[in-house]
Amino acid sequence: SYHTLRSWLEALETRGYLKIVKREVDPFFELAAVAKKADGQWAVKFEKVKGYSMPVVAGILSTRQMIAEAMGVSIAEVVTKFAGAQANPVPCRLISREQAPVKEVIIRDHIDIVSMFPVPTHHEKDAGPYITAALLIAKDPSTGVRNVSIHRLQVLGPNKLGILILPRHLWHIYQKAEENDRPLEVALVIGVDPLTLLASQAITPFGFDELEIAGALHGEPLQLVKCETVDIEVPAHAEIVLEGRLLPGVREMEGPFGEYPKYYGPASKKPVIVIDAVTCRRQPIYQTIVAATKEHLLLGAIPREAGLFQIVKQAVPTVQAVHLTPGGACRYHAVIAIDKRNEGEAKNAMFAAFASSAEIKHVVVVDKDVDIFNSEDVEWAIATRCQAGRDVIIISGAHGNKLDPSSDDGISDKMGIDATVPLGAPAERFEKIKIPDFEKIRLEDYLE
Ligand code: FMN
Repeated sequence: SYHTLRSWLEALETRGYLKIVKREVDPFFELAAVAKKADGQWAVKFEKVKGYSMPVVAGILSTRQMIAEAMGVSIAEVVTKFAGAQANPVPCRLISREQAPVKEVIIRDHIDIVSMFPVPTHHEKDAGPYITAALLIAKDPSTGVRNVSIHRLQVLGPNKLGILILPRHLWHIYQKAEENDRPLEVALVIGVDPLTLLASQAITPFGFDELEIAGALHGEPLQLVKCETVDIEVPAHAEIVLEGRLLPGVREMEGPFGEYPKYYGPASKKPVIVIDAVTCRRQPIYQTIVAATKEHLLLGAIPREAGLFQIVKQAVPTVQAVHLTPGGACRYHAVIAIDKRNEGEAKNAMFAAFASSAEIKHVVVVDKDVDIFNSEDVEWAIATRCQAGRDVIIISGAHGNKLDPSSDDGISDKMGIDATVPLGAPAERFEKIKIPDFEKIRLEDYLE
């Protein structure tokens, strides 16, 4: 597997998945625009960012194919491979500072984030430059267990960042520190290998170290090294580490910021991180993830699909596959294919999906002859196998996602659509038409 961002970029280039931009780009909007145009097709390395000598990469995991290659499996195996890694974590290994490339340069004084790093501004109404691809590593003050997550980070001052922390694990850990009026030590890690990046998005029970999932995906322990100014270990082969403290009792204005559902998350007072030290490789590569791109959505989708699949499987053992669709921001819309054996199982699959994550808002359940990765096929099933009065269930006033602007500050309705064929229906009524040997025909052999 690929143990560094660098070796992954080489692999992407060899496969034709990486484009190099030699022309100078402006970190204000132009870089994000080019990355967004390439999104879903190519990763991009910007060699010349206006005002900086450091290169910037974007889109390094922007297709299911790239994710499958990073994992060394086929696209169809990605979700089960991730679920397997999550079920069998591999503890990390500590290496010495001398062995760690991320310690080649250590800076403790005069830290000025935007003059040191080409932090881009992505969308029109973003409040300014944002760090978007940093793994935030922190430890639960009462157990010492590590937590890893990615957060949008607005550069508020030379060594000051504003952070959005949704009410998940990091928030819980930060609350524990804040209750005791103590800062929470953090490390922000930029430019890790693709599997560690993906593992950071795992949906785990509280008290689970995501870096151990990275180890499981690699099939060997992830190598970590101790930080300089905080009691935290970070991936030793990363490009850049910012060490700092999440301050207790401090809130400053952060936002707006263009978010994954393709809306702006509003400005409000948020917690603040102060950076005390920077360590990096000698000529580091800066990484950015442009919000609402395929890369952003897929990073969240794969671990969520893995969790969703496991939970639906408990309710309906014949589940074939699950898909969090890009049109649903890879969070709100789930499509589930089952091999229905008992009437009513489609509804049980829906209940399991709703229970698996508050973010899931609309669930469509289809039979196994529907390609759930093809939205036209899914729509066909809804169009021809569903009667709304019989097959649609609506639950009002459940907990949803605050970033869904149609929700009432996160309170949201849920809808399930059963687009499976009733078991007792005559088989020929719902038989999909087909031409014998259609799959074998190659159009090139017939057209001149
Ligand atoms: N989660 C947040 O709470 N705030 C953010 O600003 C945020 N930004 C993200 C940006 C990117 C590019 C990605 C891929 C994810 C982002 N997330 C954000 C999602 C969290 O990183 C993710 O849900 C993580 O699993 C949460 O971990 P935790 O439950 O251990 O805290």
